[in-house]
Amino acid sequence: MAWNGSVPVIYGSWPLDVFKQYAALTGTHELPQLFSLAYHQSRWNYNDERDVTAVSAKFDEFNIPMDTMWLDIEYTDGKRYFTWDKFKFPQPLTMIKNLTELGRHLVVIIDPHIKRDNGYFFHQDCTEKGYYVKTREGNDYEGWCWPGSASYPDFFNPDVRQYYASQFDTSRFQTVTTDVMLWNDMNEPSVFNGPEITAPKDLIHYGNWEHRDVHNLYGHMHLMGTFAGLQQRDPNQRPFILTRAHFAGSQRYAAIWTGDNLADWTHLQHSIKMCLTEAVAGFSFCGADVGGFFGNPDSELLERWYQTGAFLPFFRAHAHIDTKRREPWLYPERTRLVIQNAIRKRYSYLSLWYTAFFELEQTGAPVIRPLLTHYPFDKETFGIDNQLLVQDRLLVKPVMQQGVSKVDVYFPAIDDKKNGDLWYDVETYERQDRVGYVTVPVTEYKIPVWQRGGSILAKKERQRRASTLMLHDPYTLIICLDRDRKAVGTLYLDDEKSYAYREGQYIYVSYEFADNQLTNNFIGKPKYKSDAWIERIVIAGLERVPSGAKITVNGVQQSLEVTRQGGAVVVRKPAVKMDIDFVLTLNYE
Ligand code: MIG
Repeated sequence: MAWNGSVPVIYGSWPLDVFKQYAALTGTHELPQLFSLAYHQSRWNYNDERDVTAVSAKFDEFNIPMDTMWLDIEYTDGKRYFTWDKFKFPQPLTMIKNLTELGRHLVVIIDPHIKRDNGYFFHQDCTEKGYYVKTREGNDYEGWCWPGSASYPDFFNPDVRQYYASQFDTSRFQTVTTDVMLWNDMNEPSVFNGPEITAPKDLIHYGNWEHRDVHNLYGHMHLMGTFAGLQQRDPNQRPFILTRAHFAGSQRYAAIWTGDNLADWTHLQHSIKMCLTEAVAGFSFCGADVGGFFGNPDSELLERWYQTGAFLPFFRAHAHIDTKRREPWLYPERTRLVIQNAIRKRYSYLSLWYTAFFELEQTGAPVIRPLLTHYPFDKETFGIDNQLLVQDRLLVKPVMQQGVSKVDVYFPAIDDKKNGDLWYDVETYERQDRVGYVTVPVTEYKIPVWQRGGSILAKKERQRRASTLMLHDPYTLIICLDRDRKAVGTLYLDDEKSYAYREGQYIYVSYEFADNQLTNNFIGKPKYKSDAWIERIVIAGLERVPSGAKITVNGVQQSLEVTRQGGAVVVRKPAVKMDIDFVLTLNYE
């Protein structure tokens, strides 16, 4: 069937409607495990078990949160996937168990190029069963890639996908646990000696399709196999997969990164542009190699890259095998502290990212958004690709230029009369009420981020080594008021790992502040049992500082202390559990 030249157009009265309709067509991410939204530490390669354990320990020594260590292709026995190099990794299960005990995860790479080695089970099986992509003459196609001579499983064949998926079962892949997650690279597919470094167009796939017709779907079919494999391996754990190749709809299976970037300032700037483009095209779970893949970032570039990565959905440092080691403690102390600060900020906002991903799965609304999403009456926003919104709650303008002590930030208009929202600096709560470009000073620690007046979000402010240890930690609600001194916002929480949320095991709550009163409304019955509670409520934008507050829970009233913090007030220790109805009122006496 040939394309008749028509182009489908999606209508909607508002940009968000269009994005949601596109998501309705192509699907959304599943809610990811929370740890996958935290910080990932990767490089090509962590050399051996000792290296992995030592890097993990250094993060603890320097009090830098880190959730996931990554292993690139060198962990394998000669690039034979589903095997380990027995010299460098003699006891992978012990190494993995040690990470798990620290609350950390491991991700390993599995690529689709299969080593043509008669002693390799995967190659034997694919050869015997006829599972490889064929040449037009009907032979198994042989290309050249990391393992040397390689062939490529035909993932378009459901039997091939099922064969591949079954390899992830820990009864077969015995050297990993069900907590080890996956990275799929080179799945364009990448063929070193192929035309345009990929597969020849005349190869034949399952169903007699020529490669030229299905090339862009090869990575997608690979992901379907990996996803099925992880779900079959542990049906009650949400898979995490990172992929390089993707197609419309691949967001149902994986996160993506922007591929091999360079350690230079223009590539840092590209990370936001590329991820915003992906986000409006259905792919919110996107990030770029922090630090740049090729080359060696200097201190300042690395610092600014961490600060930018901390406000993109997928947050992973990664580096080419020929680059200098660049773990944060290998840089001067100041750099290490700036990086620590950026990662800690990320961790403090994990509940917002998690809520945003839940809402993405529910509604299709992208997690990060270009300004035009919510400010379509302001034409200036159409060209802005160096700022982003996290949902409609945060406005982020990371410093992405060398040697600057100030940045110009655009505060958009909500209508064609140059009215704007109020914005609050998330560190000082200083209020910004202008529309247009505003020059703001920055220090080396500063990540310019504002919370929108009219929004409420939840943070977790206790520092831990990994996000998995924060599950029961208390929340801080941050309420930023609009000009009518009102605000609303949601919070979603669950076990952060399993599919129990599909059976309603979650707490989803909407907070509303109006007339000096905060109330909560549960969306659905709160079924998940959480030990977490609200430890603090920060309110920015009040006209006067209240003398105190009272909270009413189950008809019982209690007085609370109110203090000042920068431009905001803090209600201390409401101490109410997450699944309990309450009313909190500010007093002015
Ligand atoms: O030819 O696995 O984009 O992240 O470190 C390079 C080695 C193959 C490309 C990926 C990169 C990864 C590297 N891979």
